[in-house]
Amino acid sequence: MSKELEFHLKEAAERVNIALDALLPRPDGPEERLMRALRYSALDGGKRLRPFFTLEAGRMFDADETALLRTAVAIECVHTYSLIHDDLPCMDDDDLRRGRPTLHREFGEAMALLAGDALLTFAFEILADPATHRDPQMRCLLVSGLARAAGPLGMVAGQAADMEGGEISSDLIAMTRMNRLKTGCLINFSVDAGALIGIASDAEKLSLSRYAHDVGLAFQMVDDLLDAEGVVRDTGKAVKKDGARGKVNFVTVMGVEATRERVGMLAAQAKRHLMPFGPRARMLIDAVDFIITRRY
Ligand code: GRG
Repeated sequence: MSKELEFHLKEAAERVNIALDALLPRPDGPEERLMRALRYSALDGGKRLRPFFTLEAGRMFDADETALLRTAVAIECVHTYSLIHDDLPCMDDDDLRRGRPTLHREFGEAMALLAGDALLTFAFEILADPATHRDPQMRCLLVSGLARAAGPLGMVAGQAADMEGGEISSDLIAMTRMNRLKTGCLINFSVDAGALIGIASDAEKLSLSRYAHDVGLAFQMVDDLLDAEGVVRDTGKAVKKDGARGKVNFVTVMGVEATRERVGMLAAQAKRHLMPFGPRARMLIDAVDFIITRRY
């Protein structure tokens, strides 16, 4: 990873952590346990990749930093909610997340469910707040964009398709669609939101959206490679789960080599989408290499 990318990733993570800490309710009222549960999940760990995308995409157009940061925080809240719910016994039933016990292992199932609900709704409260953007129309676009990415035609649809498992079997097209919805939509919105806040042109928005599409798919394929070949010490979550549970993923269907090859193709294609931006897109281009070589 280039020193510059390392700096920008770290900076995005630090800024998001500080903003989240300031925005999340303090654990000192009657619902103290709920607030502690929110903070347990939201504040510690995570690559903060989605916020990085929003901040960097927006910076290409000199977008307002407060709007970018608050939007990035909202997106991270939705991402964290999805991880909490995905780990629940009724879904993937996982014990480890970001190198620590999952939220339901630490706080119980009911509290984990509620903390996920709270983070999801809190995200929209943040976006709808005039502090995020002075223009109400922009706030509406951000709210509806995030809702579409996370909702019944986006991430939730992908998760439902994943849960149905058997229906997808080893059909590569259906599996690509499922992953596009489950993981890709939110990654897409992370990039799109930066372009939206930065008032990018339609052509610029399209190029960035295509970049995000390919990056999102490559990201998921790498996740499947990590499930097959990664180690818990690096990933901070259980590995070799899909094979053991008889779940299909890109690696179980195509094998390691073909998956790697596709990741390489998607990465090259993602970078090509950014060519019109020249050096302005350097961080987003470097991020592709980080995503495809990551070990966590
Ligand atoms: C429960 C509605 C609902 C959706 C869950 C995102 C998701 C859908 C499930 C997570 C399962 C999973 C491991 C998907 C693979 C891709 C992915 C989202 C990995 C985790 O994202 P990272 O690597 O996580 O960015 P960190 O911890 O770095 O934030």
